[in-house]
Amino acid sequence: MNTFNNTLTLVACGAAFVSSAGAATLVDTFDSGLGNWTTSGDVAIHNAGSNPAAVLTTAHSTLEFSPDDINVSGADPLEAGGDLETAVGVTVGALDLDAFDMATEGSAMSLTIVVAAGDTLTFDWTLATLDGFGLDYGFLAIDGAVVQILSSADATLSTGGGFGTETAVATVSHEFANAGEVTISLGVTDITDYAGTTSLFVDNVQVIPEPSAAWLGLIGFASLLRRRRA
Ligand SMILES: [Ca+2]
Ligand SMILES: [Ca+2]
Ligand SMILES: [Ca+2]
Repeated sequence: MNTFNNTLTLVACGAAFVSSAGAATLVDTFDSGLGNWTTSGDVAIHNAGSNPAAVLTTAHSTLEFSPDDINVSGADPLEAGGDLETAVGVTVGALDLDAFDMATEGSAMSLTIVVAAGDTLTFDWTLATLDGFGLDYGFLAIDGAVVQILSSADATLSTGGGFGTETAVATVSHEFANAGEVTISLGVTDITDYAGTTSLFVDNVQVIPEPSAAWLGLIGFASLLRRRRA
């Protein structure tokens, strides 16, 4: 699993934008572990190559059979239908796809931060899966609502690693409409069955401030200069 190395160029471009618009208030590359994240279930640092990332799996520590037996932390995933939903602050049943394809067990990590209106959360994620029955998925939940998912249906790339086939790395962007304290949860859940381990990889979590009024003023001043020269 070296997929995150492919995003380094993209991140470097993003960093250039951040430095011109104001320093990001949160940057977590997981190079120093899981930091202040609260973990629920099987969560660890995955250190393939030279780029650590957070990894969350649906693998029970003792009840999975090879090749699904890839628990990374020794802690068991939480049961859905109660414990998992409570851990990420959503209502019980909110992680089910439908009445037949229900969440069974999963893992998550959560972080509470203070944001300003217009701040943007960004991060990179990819999902790898050994699942063959029911579409497991990774999710982003904010303050009790699932706002985005990454489905194992998109895990079509062959990696040759023990985590199975994987999705392309995607960068998620979410703008906060309101200022205040928010809880971000990233998780992964088995759907329909408990077998076929699915793993979510997360890296480069940032909160990028809205461009300040002073910065917008500079942009306006520059455009005024351009108009005068024209
Ligand atoms: Ca990293
Ligand atoms: Ca499944
Ligand atoms: Ca499982």
